[in-house]
Amino acid sequence: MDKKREKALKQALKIRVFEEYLLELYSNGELSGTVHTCIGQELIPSVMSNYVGENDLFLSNHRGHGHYLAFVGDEEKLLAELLGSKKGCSKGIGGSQHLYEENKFYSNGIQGGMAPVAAGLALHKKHNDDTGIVVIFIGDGTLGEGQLYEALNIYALWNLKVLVVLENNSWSQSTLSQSVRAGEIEDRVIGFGLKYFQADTVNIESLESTINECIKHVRETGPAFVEIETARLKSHSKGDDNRSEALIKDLWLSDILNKEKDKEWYIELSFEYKRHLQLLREGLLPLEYNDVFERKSFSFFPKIIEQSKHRVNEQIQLGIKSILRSKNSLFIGEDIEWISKGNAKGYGGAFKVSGDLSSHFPEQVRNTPISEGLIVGIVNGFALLGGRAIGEIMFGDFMTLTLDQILQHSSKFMQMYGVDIPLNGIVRSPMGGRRGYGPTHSQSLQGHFLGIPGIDLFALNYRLDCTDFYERLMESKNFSVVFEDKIDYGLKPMKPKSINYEQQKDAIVGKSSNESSIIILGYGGYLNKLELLVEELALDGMTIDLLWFIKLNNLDFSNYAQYLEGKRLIITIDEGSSEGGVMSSVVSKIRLLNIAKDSKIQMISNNKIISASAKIEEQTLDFVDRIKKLLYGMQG
Ligand SMILES: Cc1ncc(C[n+]2csc(CCOP(=O)(O)OP(=O)(O)O)c2C)c(N)n1
Repeated sequence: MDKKREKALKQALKIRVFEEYLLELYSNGELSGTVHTCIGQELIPSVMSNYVGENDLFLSNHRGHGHYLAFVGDEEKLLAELLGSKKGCSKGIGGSQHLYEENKFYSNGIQGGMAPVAAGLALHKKHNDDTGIVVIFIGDGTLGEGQLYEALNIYALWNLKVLVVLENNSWSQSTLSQSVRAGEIEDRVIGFGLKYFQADTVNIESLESTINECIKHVRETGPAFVEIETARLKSHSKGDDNRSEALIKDLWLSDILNKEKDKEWYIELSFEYKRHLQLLREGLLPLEYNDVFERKSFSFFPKIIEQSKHRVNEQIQLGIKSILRSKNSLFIGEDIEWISKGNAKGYGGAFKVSGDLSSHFPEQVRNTPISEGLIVGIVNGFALLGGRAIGEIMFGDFMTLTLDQILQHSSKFMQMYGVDIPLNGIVRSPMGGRRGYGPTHSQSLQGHFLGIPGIDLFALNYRLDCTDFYERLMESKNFSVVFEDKIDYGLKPMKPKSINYEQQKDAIVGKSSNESSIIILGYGGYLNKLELLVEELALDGMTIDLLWFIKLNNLDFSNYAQYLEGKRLIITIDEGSSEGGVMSSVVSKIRLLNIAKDSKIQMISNNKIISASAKIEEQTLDFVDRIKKLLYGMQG
């Protein structure tokens, strides 16, 4: 037998023995959770392992043991991972669906979510002249996920070295995939401009030649998609199979490995490898466990700006420019290029933050399609390999479309692989109203992003040196979401008359020269209006302090108690919702920590939608009037 084929068959058998052993452990109660075996599909990664190279990188899904064994090849680390041991490839934290090998192998149980990440990884490789390709495995059920198509488009458009391997076993959990899919798979792929290949796991010769060809195509020409018809011989997960016995029997009969099962090589290797696995397991006992580590939040004393010749959007642009000076950085978003293809005049972002940056850094500043999930996925992939990536989401309202990438990918990469992976990604987006954009373009959704582990949330305001802010963020190893405020972009800070600002950790504090018994807490773009109010009230002899947060999560209140203790009244301002919002979280912390026990707290927030009518919008967000009523009401 041809040496390559022999190697592939042996690899495939090892995967089968490994997974049968897992099922055995599972049925003995020695393994918990979920186990999706690839029994019947092992030949795909096994044959492929003969054609891939050192620098190639693999993305896998819920059914990834075979991929890991074929491309990483460390059965002890995989077994340990499944047993929850700290010796596992993800330190026992990620388990079956979340396997990791630095710069080589990343799996995630969210169907389709890794497709945009593949684009970021491939782009990073391209920028760094790395000849490796990115191989991403998906199942046929995953053809239903929208993120996949956002990604296919960009693989083709940017000519990224990505190979999509569709392991088509016809079934998506309990559903026959065809019954929920319109049209032909090939048409979809060709429609995006990717080269389409087809093979199956019954005909090994054509499988070998097709895999060889498609990998060659990706290396030499561009992205490709290979559909491999295959069969899942066991249940979807541990024991959930609703297919007929007759169908399963037929599938076993045409399985190549199964046809070899009475041969000497098969019997010998099965026996030896099983014994090897048993010994590995014994060596791992008694199991030692890790705890999920907590990622340290990035904190700093933000620089205050009293006066500037630059508007806020220009300051941000200068900060991004500093980041782009490193070649290993990227800035992507919708409509951010200056003179994009087909245009004669400059554009530079809906709020002119990017300006003409694309003229200075043409390789690093790129327009994307309207694909917010993709934008963050690319940021994730680029950052995973050590790059610094910034994604602009045109309006904060569209951040809803990024939630899967931020919550299931950015946040999880940093913790579920059990390693403190730096992820230098920044997603920036403007929130807030008062520009007449109406219900879907004016919301303040910052609070919806609270409670995502590991990431840092920031909110800018016009008193911050926004250039310095982004430069400082380069020191962070965490994934950051930065909310800007569209009302701030056009402002140039002017020296405040009666407010003296001081830096605090993750916040700024505004004080007047006289003692005050009132403090207003908030974040973001309302500060400008509030300053005007504070100065107006100062003329009336009423002094008010301000505590304005720059970071919105993981705040350390031991820094702020000094400003709150002894105050008669604490007012919080939130343009977002009073329920589950940023300031309701702040208030709950103040109360939980028993800070300023005797102070009255009044929350001002907005639970209504924002109208497109300037008049109604102003009424909805008229916090100044509400604050005045509160203050004068109390005085009276
Ligand atoms: C976004 C998302 N939706 C649903 C699921 C639950 N789920 C896990 S596997 C699976 C079926 C996937 O089918 P397919 O892509 O064909 O892969 P296969 O299981 O056949 O290998 C489903 C629905 C998930 N993990 N992620």
